[in-house]
Amino acid sequence: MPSSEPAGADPAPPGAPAPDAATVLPSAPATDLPAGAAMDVPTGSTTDLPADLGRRLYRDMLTARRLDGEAIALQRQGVFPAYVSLRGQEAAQVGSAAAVDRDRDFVFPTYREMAVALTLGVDMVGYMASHRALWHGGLYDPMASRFAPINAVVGGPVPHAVGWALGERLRGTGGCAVSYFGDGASSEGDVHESLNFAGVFAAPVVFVCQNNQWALSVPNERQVAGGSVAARAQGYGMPGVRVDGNDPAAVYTATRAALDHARAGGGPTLIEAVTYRLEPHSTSDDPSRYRDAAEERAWRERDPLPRLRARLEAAGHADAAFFEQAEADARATAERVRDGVAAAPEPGGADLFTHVYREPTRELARQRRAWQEEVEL
Ligand SMILES: Cc1ncc(C[n+]2csc(CCOP(=O)(O)OP(=O)(O)O)c2C)c(N)n1
Repeated sequence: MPSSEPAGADPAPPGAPAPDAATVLPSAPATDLPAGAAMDVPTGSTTDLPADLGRRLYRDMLTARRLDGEAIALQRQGVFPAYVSLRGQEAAQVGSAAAVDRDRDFVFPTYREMAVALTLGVDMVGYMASHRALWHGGLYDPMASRFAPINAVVGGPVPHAVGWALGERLRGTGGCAVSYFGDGASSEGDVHESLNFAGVFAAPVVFVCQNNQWALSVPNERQVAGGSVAARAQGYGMPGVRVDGNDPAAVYTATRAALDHARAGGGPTLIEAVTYRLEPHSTSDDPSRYRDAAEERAWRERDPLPRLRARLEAAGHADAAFFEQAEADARATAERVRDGVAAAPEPGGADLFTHVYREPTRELARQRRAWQEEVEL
């Protein structure tokens, strides 16, 4: 089975099987997930992780955390009209994105996958331009970065991922789509249709559902029947894998194995990464109206960042100097992106009409003329 090489990680020898969680990271505290939350990929054991992969996961998670903080501050200062935080979901995002083959695969995000973008090397000033409402879908090159435009339609990018994946299979590139969505999106018709279609036609897609327990104000138990999101996979004829989404090793392992499976012609996999949205749904939301502070506190105890730090320290894979440098670098990156996006030039208003169709329709041309007359008044 061919194995994809994660960008920047220790290269795996050709034909080597994907590592399992037990060989990726040392052990995590036993209290990481709520009692009864059975996982299909075990949370790490005492065996060592390839040290540079663990350190890279930590650096990306920390940078995403610091950048997220800067983005919330920019919203408070009126630079961003709104922002959607990923705090708490760094392990699910960085762990899955680290398994992506950036030469062949393509990622289809929602609006919350900032840490995926960061891990894939997307230009983060360009990414953040969408939150400043400067550019629809982000001012970065999706083709170069293999990261599709940000999509705020819940469930909307999932059919795109399936279509792209089938196209790649026809072209014989070995490329796989990685499709991100939330527990709320998993109830959308588009997502059911996509999963079914992918299952019937064995599309090379890895579906990554970040189950962060809440779809805005709707809790998991009002959203997901049948035990779990992963349990639905059986009905679509594909493997469903439930992983501790606050354990980057488990998420990395599951994603890597699913990509290898799809690349070898085995079809799609549905991964459910069980995690938690620690912040409000967006900067416009007040979660105290619908969820308990005690629940938030319990999940803060399972914060993926200190947890990974403890594991790296216990394994002797990172020392105080590493963590100090990682913090300084993360802050420097976050500040550079903050300053870059705050200073980014406003695009011309006519850009509103530029990218709607390759050949503008007569109606669009009429609208553009009407807009022009109005702004020139
Ligand atoms: C098709 C559609 N319906 C409704 C909305 C409004 N909406 C925005 S986010 C959201 C909740 C989505 O929850 P989930 O899929 O779990 O993702 P999360 O926000 O938790 O990452 C809703 C209903 C939307 N953007 N698109």
